[in-house]
Amino acid sequence: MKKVIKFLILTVIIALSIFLTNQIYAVENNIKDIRYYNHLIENQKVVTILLEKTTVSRKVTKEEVMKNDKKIEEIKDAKKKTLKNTDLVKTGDYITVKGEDYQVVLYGDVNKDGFICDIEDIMILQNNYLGQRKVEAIEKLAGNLVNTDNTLDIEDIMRMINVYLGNSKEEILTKIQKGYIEFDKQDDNQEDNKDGTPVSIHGKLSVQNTDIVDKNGSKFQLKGVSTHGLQWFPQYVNQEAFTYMRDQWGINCVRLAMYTGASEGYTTDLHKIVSNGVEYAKNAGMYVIIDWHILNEGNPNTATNKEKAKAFFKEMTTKYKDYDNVLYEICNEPNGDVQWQRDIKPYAEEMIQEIRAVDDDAIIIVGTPTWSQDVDVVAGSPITGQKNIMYTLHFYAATHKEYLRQKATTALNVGLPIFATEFGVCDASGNGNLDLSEANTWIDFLNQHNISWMCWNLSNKDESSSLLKNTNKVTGWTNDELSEGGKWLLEALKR
Ligand code: IDC
Repeated sequence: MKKVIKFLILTVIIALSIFLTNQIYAVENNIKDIRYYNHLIENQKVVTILLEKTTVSRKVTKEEVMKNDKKIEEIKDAKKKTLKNTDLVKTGDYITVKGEDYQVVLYGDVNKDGFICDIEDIMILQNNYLGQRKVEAIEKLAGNLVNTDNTLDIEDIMRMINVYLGNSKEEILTKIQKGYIEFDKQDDNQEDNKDGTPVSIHGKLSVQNTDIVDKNGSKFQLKGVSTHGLQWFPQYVNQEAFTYMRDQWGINCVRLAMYTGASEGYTTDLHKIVSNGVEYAKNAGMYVIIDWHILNEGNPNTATNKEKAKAFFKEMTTKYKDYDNVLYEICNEPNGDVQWQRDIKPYAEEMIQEIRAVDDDAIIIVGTPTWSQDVDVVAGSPITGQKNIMYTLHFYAATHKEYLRQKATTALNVGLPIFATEFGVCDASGNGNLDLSEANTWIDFLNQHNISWMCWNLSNKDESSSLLKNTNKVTGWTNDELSEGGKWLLEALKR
């Protein structure tokens, strides 16, 4: 009897799957891959993919699609295929994300022929723009290369022309097939790498007693912003933004926060975004912190996490051992059942060894217990026999006040070098009310002790720790486009 039931179930499953594979005409994918793909392309300033929700329902029959899209032949091959980052996606392809169907629109592919930013695209864009013809929504999206504001403007045309001149059709296509377009150093190098940038003046940094010192041995303080999770807000990692913040806000450092949990969308594909960020910082003569942003994991030794961290830092140090502007933060915020002596210190020692095997002098910043607050505990047993090691102190002004400054003072008094690689002016949730007066007290304290600081976070997420508000712009923000915290930061940078 059991056998009969098994047989019946199996038959139903097989029948269903045959039925479904014939019926469903959509490409499976997963949102993280797409985000990543999206980012890489966008970051290289060529094209980006916009997932435009279509009216096509989840179960799309071949006939339906044929009616809706004359390009049916082209997407036939995509049937039953699971797209990866490295696969070619064309304008007009359907993908299924979390059970919903979307149609891919490649930015730059205005005439939807699969070639991006070629002369036809430029001509159409130019004609539309000059002629002021009312452009179709899809043309707007496909043409919008610069500021994701859904308008076609002269900047979009210029960007497209530059891309076209810099790359042949075939080159662009091959690179996209590969999944990315190689970072072109020449592209962004020019202007920004001139004299007078923070790195050209201060060079390689090191740690002396509790201070960061520059190449001349003078005390130096890094001040800047932390990105939000790169997996969610990759768009702010772009050359214009970095240079803009350097010139208009006066920051000298950006922290690249890459969450490391699988549930937070970590994949090794994100490393490319980090690498782009390092190059943008280098071009702008700014310092950059590569942040292994553990949070959910709590304990950095978590089985797979440590191995992932090792591979990550090996890759990064191999690339950047000769760069003067890179600092490594090896575990954002240990938390939960984690102790310094038992867990974090051994992790740090192992990771330091890994990094030092390749890079013998970059500054390495080590997380501390209780979401990087217990610097006083660490001060009782710091890592020995190593140079250029610092320890993390994180605070959120509406939550952490004088008692936490006391911990810092205790640690400083015994010579522990501290770096506030993350702080917020709101509460520890990253949201809630701001406490600007407490934040000012903190900044004065940090400045007085030459402690470097980085403000959380460069994004427009709807939470009070975000520095941007009511804008999708990814650089060149006006004062009105800053949140209350963003406006405060600009003042704090002058203190
Ligand atoms: C917060 C973000 C929030 C996100 C959350 C979980 O602001 O948008 O949903 O993480 O990923 C930290 C962490 C930092 C937190 C921040 C605010 O390092 O990742 O960001 N915070 O909660 N430590 C103390 C506060």
